Amino acid sequence: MHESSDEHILEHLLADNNELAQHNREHFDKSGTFSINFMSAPGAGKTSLIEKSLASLLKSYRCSVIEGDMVGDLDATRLRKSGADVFQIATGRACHLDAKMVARLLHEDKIEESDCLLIENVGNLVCPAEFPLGEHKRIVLLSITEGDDKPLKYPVIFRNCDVVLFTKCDLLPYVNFDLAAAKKYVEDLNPKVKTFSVSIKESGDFASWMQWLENELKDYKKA
Ligand SMILES: Nc1nc2c(ncn2[C@@H]2O[C@H](COP(=O)(O)OP(=O)(O)O)[C@@H](O)[C@H]2O)c(=O)[nH]1
Ligand SMILES: [Mg+2]
Repeated sequence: MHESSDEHILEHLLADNNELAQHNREHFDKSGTFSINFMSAPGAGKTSLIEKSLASLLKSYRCSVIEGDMVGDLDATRLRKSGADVFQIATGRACHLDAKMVARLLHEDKIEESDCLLIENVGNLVCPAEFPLGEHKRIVLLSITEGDDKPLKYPVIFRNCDVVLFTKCDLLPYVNFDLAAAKKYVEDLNPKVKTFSVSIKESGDFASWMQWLENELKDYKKA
């Protein structure tokens, strides 16, 4: 009885979030802002990846960032140095961003004027999966230091994403991580997913990730 009423509340919460996410998406499409939700466990490398991606994107596109963290503005301060317009959301006790938090920023001029909005979600492999924000693409980062079994343990987030980035691949020689197995676990859950093995250092295939991102952005702006 107790459990079913909890489930009922959760269903309502998720339905309300989905409705607002749809509204956010319509707003992004009106202003032509391609939006991307980056999700991962804490420390998998979201801020580092966004920083490196911005260095390339900002040469051709106007970019803004929404930075979600429970407290503080360390990552936002770091990313402002890239030259992008960065907006901080402090979620307090919430372990994920939701569509309502993002909706409050929709009318910011710098976001409406952006070609690309990069959203860094709160570090967590569970809750962000259930709360779409209105984004066009969902990217999950799995750092190789977390273990290759994580897609098996947290299937929801890996099932509902467009891209999985295996990060910190410069550390592959030192870590027991079976890249082929991890890729197979992800593809079994999500046959349409794209995967890239990246690093912010020299090794890894960062160029293929950037190519994918720029192609998607170009196609979106053309449509
Ligand atoms: N060796 C290595 N370290 C990385 C890489 N990417 C991020 N890191 C480090 O991992 C830590 C967490 O990165 P951060 O971007 O803050 O992760 P976030 O919490 O997901 O935003 C930092 O010490 C980064 O320098 C990488 O490609 N290789
Ligand atoms: Mg971060």
